[in-house]
Amino acid sequence: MKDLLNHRELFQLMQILRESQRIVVTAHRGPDGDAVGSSLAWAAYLKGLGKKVDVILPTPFPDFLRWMPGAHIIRFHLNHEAEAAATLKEANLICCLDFNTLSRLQEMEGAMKQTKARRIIIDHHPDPDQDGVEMVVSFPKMSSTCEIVFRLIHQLGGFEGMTAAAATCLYTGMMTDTGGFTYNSADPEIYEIIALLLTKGIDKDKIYRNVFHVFSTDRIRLTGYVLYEKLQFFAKNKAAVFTLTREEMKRFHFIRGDAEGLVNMPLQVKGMKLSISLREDTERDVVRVSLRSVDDFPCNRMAEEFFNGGGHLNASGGELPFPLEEAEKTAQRAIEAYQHLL
Ligand SMILES: [Mn+2]
Repeated sequence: MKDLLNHRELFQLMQILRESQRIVVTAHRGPDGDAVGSSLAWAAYLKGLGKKVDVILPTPFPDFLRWMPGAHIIRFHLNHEAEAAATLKEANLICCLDFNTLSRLQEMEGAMKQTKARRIIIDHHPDPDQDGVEMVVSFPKMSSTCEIVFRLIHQLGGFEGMTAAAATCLYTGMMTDTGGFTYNSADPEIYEIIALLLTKGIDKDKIYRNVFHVFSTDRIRLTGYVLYEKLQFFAKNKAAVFTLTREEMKRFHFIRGDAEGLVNMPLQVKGMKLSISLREDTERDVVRVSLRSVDDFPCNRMAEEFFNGGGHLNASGGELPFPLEEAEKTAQRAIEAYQHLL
């Protein structure tokens, strides 16, 4: 396996870790499998070095990640603001995983800015904001932050000490960020990493079921409802849009995480290149936008230009501060503007 860091970078990271005793590991708001998995595995590695480590995430993770080994150690800034702020203040080092700009912490951004701790970024989103950051470990071509964390631990000599629990977390993030290794996962070394993780005794089939086969009856009916009643096709069936209102979510007893993966389903239509989901937020008056694409269609450019967001080439998100009907029109305008790329 190729080395992730050059000698200078490796030395710099080792020095930062050596000089830090109290470390906070954090990831983006609305944490996904990659955010949770990379945070837990990196925290486990740091604990193995004898550090005092806290994992603090801005908001809770969806229920389908609750089984992840070690997830109980995670604390959330939401509802425990003072405690989280105090822990952040005491830290000498904050490791920011799976996000490229502090604004992705939203409510926690303020507390973060008040700390004097050194900060490093370990991430695979493009164009990290380097402002005030001591070291940036950024590899936008990599499948997941979990892949980067594995490579870091490996290069730092921590593979031998890696537990099955940490290996499970890393596999989970690599799997969820690549849709079960169906996209963004063509680098042969990914499978070398998986081979190494398997030697730790992880149960990859069970991990898959734990993540993907845990629908409630309401959730599978919601899928049917969206596909049958709500899905609209555009641009000669090369783009699809669906909306989800609070009312509809209530009808299907929507719980956090239930929208996960829905936006991928329209891409199963032959020739489909772009899928857009528009969903009313359950707490704030905004429409949450998710975009997925195949091949080289740039979701992230569309998300930046039309949806106040960004992300990866094939998977991006954003949000719109106006009603769903308006958001729908915005999506249609976006599709029209990008018709030449569909
Ligand atoms: Mn990620």
